[in-house]
Amino acid sequence: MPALLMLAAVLGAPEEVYGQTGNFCVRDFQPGAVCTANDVRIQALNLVSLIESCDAGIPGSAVAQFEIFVSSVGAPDRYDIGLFIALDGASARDGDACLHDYLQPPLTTTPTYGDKNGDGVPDIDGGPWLTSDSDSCGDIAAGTQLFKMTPTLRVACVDTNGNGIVDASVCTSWDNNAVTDCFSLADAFPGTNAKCGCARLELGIPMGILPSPSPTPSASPTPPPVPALPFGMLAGLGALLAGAGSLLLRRRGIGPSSRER
Ligand SMILES: [Ca+2]
Ligand SMILES: [Ca+2]
Ligand SMILES: [Ca+2]
Repeated sequence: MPALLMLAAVLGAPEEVYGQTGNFCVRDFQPGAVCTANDVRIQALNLVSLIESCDAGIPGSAVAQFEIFVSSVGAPDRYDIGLFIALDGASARDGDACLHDYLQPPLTTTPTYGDKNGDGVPDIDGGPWLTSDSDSCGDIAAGTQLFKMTPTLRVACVDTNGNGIVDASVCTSWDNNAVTDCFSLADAFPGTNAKCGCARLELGIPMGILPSPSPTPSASPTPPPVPALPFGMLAGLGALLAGAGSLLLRRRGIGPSSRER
């Protein structure tokens, strides 16, 4: 089943895409993981393409592809980076449905750095990733960034902060030293309970509760205000009738008395 999920996740995606989806969240690898460090962070999940909105297809989920923006600014060199994105709206640390990815080969000791996001911090866009500990899992140099595409993912339309935009839990993991060998994706998880960090990020996907189209002013002008004096008019009418009645009574009063005279 994981193989099928992985195949589904990878189908139709660009060549640099990797990762497995399923019960591969942080604590599935390191049960005591705390993940309050932030040496390596997923700073953003940039929406690349929205294939199925929250409204379309399977209710309550969307299909999209993202670019993972990772930063190690402020941290020393970190090794064997693991990336986790929760797919069910729950926690990427504790949950049971995650994309688990790493910096896969080909790796190089001399990566090409650019500055894709123009912030003055060198970054690697799509690989080849850095290797600085001579194993098969990519590393990240101190004070750098990287951009990595996800496979096409189905994510739950969950909005925990109520701003109308889908958000998701993400985690990163790393090793602090170059000693531990990492041979594959299966080895890219927190080296200890402390070597991971998590956050919740907006995915840029509207929750999809579409408002009914508002009418244009010319097509449907706002109705004229209801007269503010219906009661006053009634009162006036009442006063008029009362006046007429009293006049009638007076005349009646005058009438008989004149007849009596
Ligand atoms: Ca940059
Ligand atoms: Ca490595
Ligand atoms: Ca949100």
